[in-house]
Amino acid sequence: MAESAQSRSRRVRPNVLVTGTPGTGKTTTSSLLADAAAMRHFNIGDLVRQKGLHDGWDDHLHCHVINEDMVCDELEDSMEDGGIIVDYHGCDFFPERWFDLVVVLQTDNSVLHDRLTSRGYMGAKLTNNIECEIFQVLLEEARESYASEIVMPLHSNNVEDISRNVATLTEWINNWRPPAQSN
Ligand code: DAT
Repeated sequence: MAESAQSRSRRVRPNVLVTGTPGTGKTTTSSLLADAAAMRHFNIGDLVRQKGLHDGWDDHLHCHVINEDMVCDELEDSMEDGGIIVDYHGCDFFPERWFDLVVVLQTDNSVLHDRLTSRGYMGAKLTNNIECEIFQVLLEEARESYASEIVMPLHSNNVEDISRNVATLTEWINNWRPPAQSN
């Protein structure tokens, strides 16, 4: 397993990963949280498009084939500084040491189905994402990739959930202190 967050370096503000199936509210939540807690928000999908951090287009899945090494290289310096929110529908390729908290947003299937269809998802792309949520794929991936005590699942079914989640996470960020260094 990668070097843990406990051996982190100089950061004086925490880094937070917001993950979950597409449509669970990662970008909405991250952007509100960035404003509320004065953090910097990286939407990995946007970053990949803007900086060309991909290996071309996947015709089957209708998305770019992300180049994970290029994404990690692009983010490394910012993550060292801290105060970053990363928003992506995957979490197993980031260095474990980057994050102090890993939030997994979860949405009821019928609600998620409506959100994804109104986004234009259909066929295999729709089914794959609904199954991803049913089988809690991102929660499992987060628990396999990070210490269980930093993984925080949160419901994201309605606007009240968003407000509560942003308030909870803002409080968590503001109360965070760097761990005492042993040397
Ligand atoms: P993601 O970044 O996980 O793909 P998003 O933030 O882009 O999701 O949200 C997708 C759509 O669903 C968008 O129109 C906002 C809406 N939405 C997200 N979370 C919600 C919530 N908890 N309550 C109501 N609407 C929500």
